[in-house]
Amino acid sequence: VEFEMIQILKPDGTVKDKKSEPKFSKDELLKMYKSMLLIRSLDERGMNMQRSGKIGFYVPSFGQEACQVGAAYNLKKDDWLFPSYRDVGMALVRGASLKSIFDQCYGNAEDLVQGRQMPNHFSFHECNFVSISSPLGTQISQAAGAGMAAQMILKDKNVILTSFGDGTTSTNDFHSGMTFASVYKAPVVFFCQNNQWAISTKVDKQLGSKTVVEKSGAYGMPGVLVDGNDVFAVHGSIKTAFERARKGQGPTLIEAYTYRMGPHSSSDDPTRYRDDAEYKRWQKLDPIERFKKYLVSTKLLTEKEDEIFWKDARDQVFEAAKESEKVPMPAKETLFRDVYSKVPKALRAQYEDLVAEERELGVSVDNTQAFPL
Ligand SMILES: Cc1ncc(C[n+]2csc(CCOP(=O)(O)OP(=O)(O)O)c2C)c(N)n1
Ligand SMILES: [Mg+2]
Repeated sequence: VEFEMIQILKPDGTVKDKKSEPKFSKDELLKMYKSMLLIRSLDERGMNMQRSGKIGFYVPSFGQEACQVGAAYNLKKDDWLFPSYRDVGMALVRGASLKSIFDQCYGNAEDLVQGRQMPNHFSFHECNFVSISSPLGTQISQAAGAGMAAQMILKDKNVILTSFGDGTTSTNDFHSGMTFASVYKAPVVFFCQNNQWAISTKVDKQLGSKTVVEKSGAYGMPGVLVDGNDVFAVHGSIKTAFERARKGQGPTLIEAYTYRMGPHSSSDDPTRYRDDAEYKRWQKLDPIERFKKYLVSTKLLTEKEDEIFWKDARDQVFEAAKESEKVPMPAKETLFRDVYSKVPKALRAQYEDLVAEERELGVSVDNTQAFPL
């Protein structure tokens, strides 16, 4: 089967076919647009903070903001998200605070995971945003399992969204997750952000097939190919897949065709392996620019307002980063917390050694930070 790519907004910001134009209110549209600006601003600052040595590591999603916003706007409060490391934008859309994002990057005392995870490996309990893990694809089989639980045991009508890259479709977890979700008609939406690269491996070295989406048929589920730089197309395709899932009709595979405009992470230099001309071609397809052109041409946004929105996004990010920087590192005692409900003797002895040592060094020990004594 040949898949036609769904596009609603053309690169010049005009609507391809009036009939497919979504019916959002002005408020909703501007909220979506501002979310995209916030994600871009967060990434700019995150990268700068890494470059200036404030934080150790950062993963930006430059160019993939339409995927982040279009997808996450469909999630209801109790739906679940099993993300990849490039999806913190979806957490922002779901209400995670900028400060909690920076706290995690610093691994400071207010970090929700207490500095025990790699930087950029966020989890937000309040947003049903399941912990990011580095081994590629683990989120896919976890999502299938959560979907099976929702379908077979909980019967709660919640949908599970899992997001991953083109390279991740080469993992065993992609195969097992797709298989189990399909066989059990689990309410899972598999969202592949095909950004053309897996670090320095181009997508044509990743797939034997022409597209990712054509694999859907072999697993017995519908597949949708969508322009990933078009926030309307991403939103609409995920909306339809969610409706199917909620009705008990099972999973869908969505391939969003997009581009990683930035480096893989702050540890990567893409100029070593990719063509500047390719980047320049995609720069013209920037999802934020496209959405802006739409909003300006439909008179929902002026250049002046746009400037204000950018400044506001950058200010919010700056303020949150500044607040986070002030927070001290977690006390060493916290190492012992949240591990055992009944603390084993050997661990208690280690804790007491640490406390004795800290006291000798004149460090004040906060027992409330440790397990109950
Ligand atoms: C199982 C596994 N294999 C290899 C890696 C190393 N690795 C980290 S990110 C990455 C590229 C993944 O590319 P893709 O799935 O396209 O996602 P993107 O980074 O483009 O968003 C690789 C190979 C890993 N983390 N886990
Ligand atoms: Mg990729």
